[in-house]
Amino acid sequence: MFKKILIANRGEIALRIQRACRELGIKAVMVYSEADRDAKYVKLADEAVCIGPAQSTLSYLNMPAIISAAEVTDAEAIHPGYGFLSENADFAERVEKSGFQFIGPTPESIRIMGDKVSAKQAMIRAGVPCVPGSEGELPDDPVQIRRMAKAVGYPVIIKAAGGGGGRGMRVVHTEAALINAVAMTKAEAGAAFGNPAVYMEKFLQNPRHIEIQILADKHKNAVYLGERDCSMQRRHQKILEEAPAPGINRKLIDRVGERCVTACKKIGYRGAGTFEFLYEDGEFYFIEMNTRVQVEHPVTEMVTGIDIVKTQIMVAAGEKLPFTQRQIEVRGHAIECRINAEDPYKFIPSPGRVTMWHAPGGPGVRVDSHVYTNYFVPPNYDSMVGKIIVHGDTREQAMARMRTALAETVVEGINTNIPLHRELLVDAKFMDGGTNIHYLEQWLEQHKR
Ligand code: MV4
Repeated sequence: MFKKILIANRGEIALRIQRACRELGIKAVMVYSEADRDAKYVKLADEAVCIGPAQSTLSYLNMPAIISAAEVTDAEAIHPGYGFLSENADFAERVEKSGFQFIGPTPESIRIMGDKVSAKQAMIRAGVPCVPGSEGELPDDPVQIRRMAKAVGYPVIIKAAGGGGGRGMRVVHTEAALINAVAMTKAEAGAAFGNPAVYMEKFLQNPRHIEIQILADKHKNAVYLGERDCSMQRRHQKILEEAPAPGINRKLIDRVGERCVTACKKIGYRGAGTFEFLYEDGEFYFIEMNTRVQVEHPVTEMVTGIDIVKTQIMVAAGEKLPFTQRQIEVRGHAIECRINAEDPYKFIPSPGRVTMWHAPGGPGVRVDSHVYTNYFVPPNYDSMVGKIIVHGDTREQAMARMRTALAETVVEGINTNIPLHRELLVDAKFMDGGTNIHYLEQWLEQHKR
């Protein structure tokens, strides 16, 4: 096992990774920007290295600074967390070329999944169900493009191979709009991602966003840890996630999960990963794979009892997965509310001094946050300041526990989205379960103030 790991991230996930290191008896090196200098999780680390000014391009995205920090502290491995450099194949490659273990998949795996066309082709080959569409990059010939769209059926969606997470896509409803939409998406993709390649899919009108968590080691073992329902989102920002997904047939999920595991083995995937699906009319359709630990990983940890971050570290060190698929059970129900420093209805960021922070507690309640009374939320990064996660025997008990947890939580000095979460937890449609990806935006439209 490693003796020392460098954590190349900030905020709640930096603290989460540090906690996993402690449990494994590994020393934790934190890198930090000038804006994060005084944070408690930085002081809590065994060692800390300043890697640059507040601006993330000069600090948390600064590859040479991070690799130098690993060199001067004699760290053996680098955990990238989520966001920042976590899905940058060039970073993973430079980390490994410098003699460190990247805690994540191989640069090659990251590259395949980063290109959504090659990701989809890999999944089709592995038998993972995908959205019907072009099965590859769109050709230049407008006649062929029109023929494809007609076969798929309108509406279609044109997506950039270099996009993902909602960037670089365009819905097309009629043949008249098709060729221009393809040209526009290609031009934008070329400028934004340096890759003008686009592909076509059938546009699903009212899907849910369901994702499957997997873990794989370097010895061709892979397992799936069930699914998460991440449909509650606004502008591609998830705000509440839960596991299991309400009302979806367990046997169907098991079949899809097994396909994901097969795909992992086929491509030599290692580490933690998430297969993102759209779910509509009882069918799963793969859209993208994330090659990192995700914000919402705790809901899976709560229902399976498996520590995903610890396992990431263990498999990066070459250990075998310490469990088999048969030993993995989904027990009860978990919900996560992301706490953002923002106006709850206008979504304007609200950085600044937290004059009072009181976290909830009690049975089945977990809080992942680096915030404390008097912490200053810097204006330079994502507005998420923490997560409240609850577990219960049933979805009803989990919701009741979340209502209590949200009622106990006190955050003063900044605005947060806690009032929005409190309303959602008593919303009849949310309580029924199974709302789709458009629900929150429609709800906000109807509850305008
Ligand atoms: C889609 C889709 C409908 N049909 N693909 C948005 C983010 C990116 N991961 C893929 N996205 C979508 N792809 C087809 N063929 C609808 C979306 C989508 C969406 C997906 C997941 C979660 C929230 C979303 C919000 C708007 C659109």
